[in-house]
Amino acid sequence: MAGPPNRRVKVFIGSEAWPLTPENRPPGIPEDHTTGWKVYVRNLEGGPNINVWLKKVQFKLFHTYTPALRTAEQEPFEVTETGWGGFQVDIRLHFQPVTSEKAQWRFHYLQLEPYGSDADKAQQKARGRVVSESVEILEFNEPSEPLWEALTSD
Ligand code: SLL
Repeated sequence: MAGPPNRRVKVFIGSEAWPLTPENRPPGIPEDHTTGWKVYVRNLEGGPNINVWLKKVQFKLFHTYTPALRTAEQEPFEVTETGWGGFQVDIRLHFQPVTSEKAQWRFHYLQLEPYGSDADKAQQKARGRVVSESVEILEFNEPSEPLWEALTSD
């Protein structure tokens, strides 16, 4: 007999960037860093609780960052840093044992500069925030009954 169907969960993978000013500049960072940023994996509103299925996220940054590999083992699954330029962040999602799923890779381009139409750019500048997000769909194959329950409970 067929088990439960595959179950998909959705997350936001994204980044936020803001200009560094004398007021918000963290002490001790390199002089050429112009921008603060954050890269994250977040639950979509209304989805199952992310902690049910996500165990750990590893973010691989540009190789000049020390260390270049950052790990978040609980919410918020994110890294906050400073820099001067965008680059591709490799993101490895490690799932809870209940999922029996192997880790999966995603990537996110760290967008530091305002982008889009002139109106979009003006709005991002006015807000002092550049946000770039995508919705990623993760599929769990043949979920066990306990996982199925956990993923569909809310
Ligand atoms: C590229 N886009 O792909 C460029 C790389 C790297 C940005 C940009 C500072 C790093 C640090 C920083 O912002 N690097 O201070 O370690 O070649």
